[in-house]
Amino acid sequence: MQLNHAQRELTVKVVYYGPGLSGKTTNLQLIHARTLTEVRGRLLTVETHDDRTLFFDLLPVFFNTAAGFKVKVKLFTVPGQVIHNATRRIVLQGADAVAFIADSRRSAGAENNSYWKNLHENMRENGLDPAQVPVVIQFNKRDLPDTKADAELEESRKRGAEPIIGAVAIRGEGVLETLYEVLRAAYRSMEARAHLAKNIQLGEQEFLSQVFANIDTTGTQLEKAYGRKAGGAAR
Ligand SMILES: Nc1nc2c(ncn2[C@@H]2O[C@H](COP(=O)(O)OP(=O)(O)OP(=O)(O)O)[C@@H](O)[C@H]2O)c(=O)[nH]1
Ligand SMILES: [Mg+2]
Repeated sequence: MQLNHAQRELTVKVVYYGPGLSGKTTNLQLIHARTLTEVRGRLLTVETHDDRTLFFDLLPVFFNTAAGFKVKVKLFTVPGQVIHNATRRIVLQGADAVAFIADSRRSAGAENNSYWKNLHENMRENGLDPAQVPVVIQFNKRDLPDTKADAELEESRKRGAEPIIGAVAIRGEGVLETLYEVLRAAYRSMEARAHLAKNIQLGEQEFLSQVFANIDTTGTQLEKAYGRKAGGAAR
């Protein structure tokens, strides 16, 4: 988080982390496609010829608060390939919250665990206290065979402290729900550190609705709260 009172600007950083090919870039592409052009920058991707993230992807989303602060939400992905650990660590610097994108297949369990450890190692290397940086977990690729059953996700939900969201990112399922959870977690973490409600009159509800009013939530669990009325403007 960067809070610049002189320029009345708040910058929020969210990082999508996880093993190679788990679907981090796909999440950002879907968010980009669903966000109104007026409030987003272009999706910056730096990829190899075979579509693997080389450095990071970045999608910025902007809005102005009722109290006149400019808010910039920066969504980053890390490169999942093992060799790019140094880049992962750099991209993770200063993260306000992390979306950990896991592959739901049973065969991916060991890799998920190893990247979960790697996330915590890199947080510590960056001087981030893992207990202070909220993480939400997305179990992606639930369309593929041999994935963890819903009951198993439910078990993990009961055991762990992190929110868990099932997803099929290529179909857009669970992507905005994950974004919602990670932004809410980021807000709460910033609120605890910087008292945004008191200091810049930005409450959690306004933060979330400024973002989601500008995203097409049709067909998602967020539609009821943030969906657009037929033919009408974003609420
Ligand atoms: N079947 C299926 N494939 C998916 C899903 N989400 C993503 N993919 C595919 O998985 C492959 C990898 O997706 P990416 O989003 O590029 O993965 P990544 O995590 O960014 O990978 P790195 O950049 O190498 O770390 C692509 O071919 C996607 O189309 C999903 O929900 N189901
Ligand atoms: Mg990628």
